[in-house]
Amino acid sequence: EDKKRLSYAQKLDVAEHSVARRLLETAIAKQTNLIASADVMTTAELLDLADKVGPHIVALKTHIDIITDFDPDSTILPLKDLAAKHNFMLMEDRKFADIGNTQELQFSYGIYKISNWADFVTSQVIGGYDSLNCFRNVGVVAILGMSSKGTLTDAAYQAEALKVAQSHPNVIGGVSQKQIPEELLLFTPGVSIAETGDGKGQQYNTPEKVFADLQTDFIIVGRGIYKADHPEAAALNYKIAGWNAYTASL
Ligand code: 5FU
Repeated sequence: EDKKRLSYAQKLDVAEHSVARRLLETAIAKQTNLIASADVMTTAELLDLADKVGPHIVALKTHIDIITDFDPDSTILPLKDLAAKHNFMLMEDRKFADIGNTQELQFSYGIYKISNWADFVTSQVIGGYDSLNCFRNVGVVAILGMSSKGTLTDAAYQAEALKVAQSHPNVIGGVSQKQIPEELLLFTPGVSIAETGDGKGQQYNTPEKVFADLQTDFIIVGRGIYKADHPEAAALNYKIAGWNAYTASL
């Protein structure tokens, strides 16, 4: 029998970070644990996807450096409007992996100015505890383990990465394919209902499996939604599958 997990309401009772609290509040209000990954190449596709899937997601995950026609006014301003309209948060999957000073520059400068708009970001913790200090105005989701075949994030690495994540006040959770302590929110990519891999190293699990086995908090779905014939219907499908899998794990 599967071990019981804390509900979102129970996690909200103890969560301190404002970003963690808003994620949990949004999950409860919209009855969704789905994060759609918008790995599209144009602003028009990004905004179209955000408007379609917005009602069904707790957050939209971006790789903003994939957008070929990025412009702060025409990409970010309407994206923020859509986030407000549909009540979802913005997660930039930047996977910072450098010294603190460089990460600080990458976070706030260059053309993307991530600190101006992202609610939370992903970061490797390979640069050590102090490298995460620059993210004080957002939440950090620490990369503990990756979903791809042959990843170097072995058990020893993950144990050390987890220590950094657990001790740093800017960290709200982790990306992992393993269960992590319940005081951190768990974000799990590599989720698909239909596929087991992509031929490029990605490995997929079903929503049922990641809730039953990992007690994850949020599922991250990219191609299963944005490549679907009807992204809105696909998002609704994943929303329902994720929510049912969550309630079954309680
Ligand atoms: F940290 C990770 C990881 O371990 N696996 C991932 O797949 C992040 N990802 C991201 O989730 C990846 O960069 C994509 O943006 C997304 C998964 O997309 P897919 O199309 O559902 O495979």
